[in-house]
Amino acid sequence: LNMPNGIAAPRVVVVVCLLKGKKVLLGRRRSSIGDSKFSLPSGHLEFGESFEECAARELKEETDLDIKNIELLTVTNHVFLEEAKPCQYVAIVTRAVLADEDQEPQNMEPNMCDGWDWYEWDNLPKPLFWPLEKAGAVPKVAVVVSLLK
Ligand code: GPP
Repeated sequence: LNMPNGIAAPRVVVVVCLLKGKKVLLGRRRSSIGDSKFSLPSGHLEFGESFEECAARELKEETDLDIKNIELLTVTNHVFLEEAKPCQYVAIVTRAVLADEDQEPQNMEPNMCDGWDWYEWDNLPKPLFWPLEKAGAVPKVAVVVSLLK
């Protein structure tokens, strides 16, 4: 993925707003980018995957949850110029709900996340990972949540 000038090509991540009533699943990141910030589950799109397949796979890998009704919300673009290795992510933001309402998230990758929990829509934890704050994903999810009420 290295381009001639040594800058990595933009990468595609699929982000999942997993909704449970008026709550959304967030975890505190353990990563060089956005360390200790709260964010939605996300992961890199693998070769041959649909966005929905990627969303379901990432949720399973990171939380052991099974999801359904996966729908595209929006697409956002994030350029990280201040990082040691400048990078760019195109985020495919999806929404989904639990396949089984009684399932609780497990922290399957504790080196990448401090743990997953449900947060009330109007009382989100701080600090949020800035792409989530900035990208407009939050207001869009709010709209979707209100539509589901
Ligand atoms: C990093 O994904 C995700 C982003 C930079 C964009 C997130 C966008 C939102 C609207 C929340 P990652 O943590 O899955 O990838 P990496 O392992 O490369 O940090």
